[in-house]
Amino acid sequence: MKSIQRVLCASALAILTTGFSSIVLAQSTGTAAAQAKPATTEMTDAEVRKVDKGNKKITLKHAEIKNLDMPPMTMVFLVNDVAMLDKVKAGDKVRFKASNDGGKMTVTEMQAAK
Ligand SMILES: [Cu+2]
Repeated sequence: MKSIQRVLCASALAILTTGFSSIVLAQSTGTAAAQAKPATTEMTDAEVRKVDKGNKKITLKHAEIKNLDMPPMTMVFLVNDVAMLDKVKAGDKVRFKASNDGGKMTVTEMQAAK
């Protein structure tokens, strides 16, 4: 009789522990997603200096890029989609999003500034 109770107790504990860890996991994933969101949705103002379609590159004079912790400067970016370069030319004011792709600064999104 005693041993049956122990077994029941042990499985109840196992269920409880499993339940708790999945709740904790769900909560931490949710928090990480919520924290990542503002950084990725924020766009940075820039002026196009040069468009290099052949090399999938664009030179931008950009404002501070908060998600990359980068001060304002003029620099060359790669673009993840060369079609972005069809819509812009030197002198255009744009807004863009960039990511650090293994050390290569890459424009992931770009639109004309309003
Ligand atoms: Cu820069």
